[in-house]
Amino acid sequence: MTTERSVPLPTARPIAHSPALALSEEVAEALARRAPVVALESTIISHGLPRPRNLQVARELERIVRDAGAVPATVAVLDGVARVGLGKDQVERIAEDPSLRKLGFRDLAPALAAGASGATTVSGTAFLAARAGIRVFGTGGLGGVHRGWVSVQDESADLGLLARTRITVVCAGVKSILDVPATLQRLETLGVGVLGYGTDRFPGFYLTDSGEPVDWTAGDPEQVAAVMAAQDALGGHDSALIVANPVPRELQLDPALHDRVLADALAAADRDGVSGQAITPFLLAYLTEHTRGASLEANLAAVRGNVALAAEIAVRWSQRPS
Ligand code: PSU
Ligand code: MN
Repeated sequence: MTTERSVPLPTARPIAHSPALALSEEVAEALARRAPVVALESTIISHGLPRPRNLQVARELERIVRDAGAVPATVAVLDGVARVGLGKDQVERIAEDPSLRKLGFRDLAPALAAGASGATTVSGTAFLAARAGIRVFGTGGLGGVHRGWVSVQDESADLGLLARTRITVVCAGVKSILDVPATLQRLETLGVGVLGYGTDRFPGFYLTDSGEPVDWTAGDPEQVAAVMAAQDALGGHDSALIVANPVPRELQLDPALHDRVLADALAAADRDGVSGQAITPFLLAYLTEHTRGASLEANLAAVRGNVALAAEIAVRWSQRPS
């Protein structure tokens, strides 16, 4: 398995000799008949959730999509092939193989050329899903602007990619480990639309409300589909639509516990010098451990709700008149 950090690009296996983007038969067939399809990311499975729970979750998310009458398309790069729609064994590999890399958009080409394997983040997934012709994507939280941006300039590539990709992303906002107001500001600057789903507050991922407002609210999947149709009718610059879907209040993390453990987690990351791609998985694992699993339950409730809503939107979108 090719998992080295710096890999000489092999000349023996030029990309042109293998299909760069492979759709599963089920996904290709669904797209061909304009049936609803929902893209799912794999980083949340491989790097965002503890084993072995992550495999159960990967399967559960696919089931939620199916139960809503849509086809799940989990996205990953396996042995140098970008895959949209995974088989049962491939989903298991995403959950179980600890050597999988984390692939953002910019990592896709080197990973393909090297024959490498990795899980795709929101930016990697949104790019590949849109290339495959998928319009709706359900996930947990977006990457965003990290706290301390002034000194390290750590801003997730998710934001820039969503500024130039026509896809609807259902998420529970961004994790509070990030700088939420700065992330919303960047989305505004980049021209990415944000709809609160049933709320005029931006959700706080583990919390129902981040404390920040949003300018637009959608009340049902029909209204989201109407905004998507208007994006297309306007044409011009392609950008994403973020549907910010709050975790139900009765399933949120206790706000006092949240604030206390988050402060400790940020201090621990600082002390241990964790930065770059490693910071998000580090903070997530810290929160899970120090809330004794409560943050994980809130996280899962948010993801489940988002994937179910994404499926409803995809179903509604597939019914639009052509
Ligand atoms: N938020 C979560 N769980 C995750 C991530 C974000 O609740 O697993 C992952 C997503 O894949 C997201 C990525 O795209 O982290 C952002 O990483 P970075 O900050 O390195 O761009
Ligand atoms: Mn980053």
